[in-house]
Amino acid sequence: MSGKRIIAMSGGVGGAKLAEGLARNSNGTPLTLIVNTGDDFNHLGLHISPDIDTALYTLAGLANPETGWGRRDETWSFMQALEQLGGEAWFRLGDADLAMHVERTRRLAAGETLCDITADLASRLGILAQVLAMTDDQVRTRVGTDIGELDFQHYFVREQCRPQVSHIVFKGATAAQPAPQVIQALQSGEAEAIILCPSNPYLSIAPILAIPGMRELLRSAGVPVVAVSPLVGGAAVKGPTTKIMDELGLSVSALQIVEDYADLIDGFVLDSRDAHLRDRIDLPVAVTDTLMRTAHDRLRVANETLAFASSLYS
Ligand code: FO1
Repeated sequence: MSGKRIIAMSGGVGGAKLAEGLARNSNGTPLTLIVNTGDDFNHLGLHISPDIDTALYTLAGLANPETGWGRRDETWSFMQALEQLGGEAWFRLGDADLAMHVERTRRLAAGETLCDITADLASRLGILAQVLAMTDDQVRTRVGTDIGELDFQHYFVREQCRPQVSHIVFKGATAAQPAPQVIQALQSGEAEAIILCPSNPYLSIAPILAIPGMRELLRSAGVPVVAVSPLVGGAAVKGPTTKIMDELGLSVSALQIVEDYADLIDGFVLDSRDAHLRDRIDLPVAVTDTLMRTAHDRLRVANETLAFASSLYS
């Protein structure tokens, strides 16, 4: 392919894993990663951007290997002291991770954009990929549940995804614009493929696509758009994807995800444990083991996804 850049969209832990493999792709093609910021929230007076931080830490090799979020080799003195003082300790902030939130909050207050801050932090962490916030505007995922409409982190962490979900809204999305750097990347003509990483389509990719103009930007890039299934054997590798699909009345299957991505994607990467669904998908499908347990898995799935995308060039 003649392109000079891979563009990917991601949110959460699963997506970040593939992004890390894409960043190391064997063709050496540079990566631009567009990250969900709908999970952001203000907590303890800090602006926290979990999906950006999961992407940064994962790309920098700093992520906690057990949880996928936060940093490896963390210490927890701040949390212990906060708890002693009666502060809110349900959202675990390690001492080194805390520096990220303090510095991001300071720079936002100084008037910098989320995208500019993220780009600078990425380079300070030695990350070569371009990491972009989906927007510099405020978009907040709120989850309608049987105990009321909750901020995302309250649903996901404080309530541990237990409430029954009735609807999901992306507050502020209609008034938001794609970040200028996102528009530039998608209109640059440099892209050779666009990859929707195996993130939760309804919680992590949907907020990005909900921004007016984002779908058109993907389509007008004129390159194959490939989604990688977040389901393995009809189940989520991590997180509430299938629980939410069930509670939203969706069929809990990769077929539903293909349908929901329908007019946006040119191909779908299906996990080998779901290979029996292949003939019911009227799109080009690549079947492979999408489980990414090791760094080699991440690279393998990334290379296979890119090879599949390049096979879709008309
Ligand atoms: N997830 C949890 O389940 N429990 C936590 O205490 C927690 C803290 C946390 C701190 C920083 C950060 O960047 C992410 C954190 N996450 C935590 C994960 C986060 O809630 C999710 O990764 C995303 O918002 C959804 O993908």
